[in-house]
Amino acid sequence: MNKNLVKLSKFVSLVLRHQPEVIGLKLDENGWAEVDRLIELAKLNGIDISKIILEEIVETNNKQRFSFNLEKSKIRANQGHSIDIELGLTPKQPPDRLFHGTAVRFLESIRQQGLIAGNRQHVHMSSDETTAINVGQRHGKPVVLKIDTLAMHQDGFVFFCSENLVWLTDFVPPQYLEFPVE
Ligand code: HQG
Repeated sequence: MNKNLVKLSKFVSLVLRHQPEVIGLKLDENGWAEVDRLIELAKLNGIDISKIILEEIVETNNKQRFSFNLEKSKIRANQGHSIDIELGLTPKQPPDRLFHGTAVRFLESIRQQGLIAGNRQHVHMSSDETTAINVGQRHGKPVVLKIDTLAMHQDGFVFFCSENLVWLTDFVPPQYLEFPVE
């Protein structure tokens, strides 16, 4: 993705996941925005984005962060929201193990509290360790925690898998976490 596209993709992420109000955009309860309205409001705020660029962002985004509806008249983020929206995902049985990448500096607190969603709507997990390392290093020295999702599932915790294959749950208590040996 070229630099300008990355910048525009970050802008789309901001308005579809966190602060639609910065350009006066309204999302429906499932997180969808009207494509034409998004383009119009972006323009009014000095951001030049077209339908073709949005299509390129949806198609080429390295993490498949966004989707169109069938008619391509609406767009939404697949996950990662800090605002309260209902993605309408169906609970799904997770693989027996999932991974969460974090930074070493958070470990002490995670040992005490477990994994919490913080500003986001869910705790995010991946099915492979490489993705988890990449996620963790956004915050500092990365460390990967293994999660006993089989036990969590058996104990009644609910999991979802987003359109772009990120696993989501509300909370992971510490007893289901395996910490690396120091
Ligand atoms: C940590 C990106 C202290 C948690 C990524 C993480 C992902 C705690 C940080 C997606 C804690 C929150 C999500 C506790 C959790 N005490 N720290 N009890 N519980 N934490 O960014 O999982 O590029 O909100 O370990 O690729 O890092 O946005 O979550 O380090 O998929 O598409 O608190 O965001 O995707 O950080 O990342 P974040 P995350 P996008």
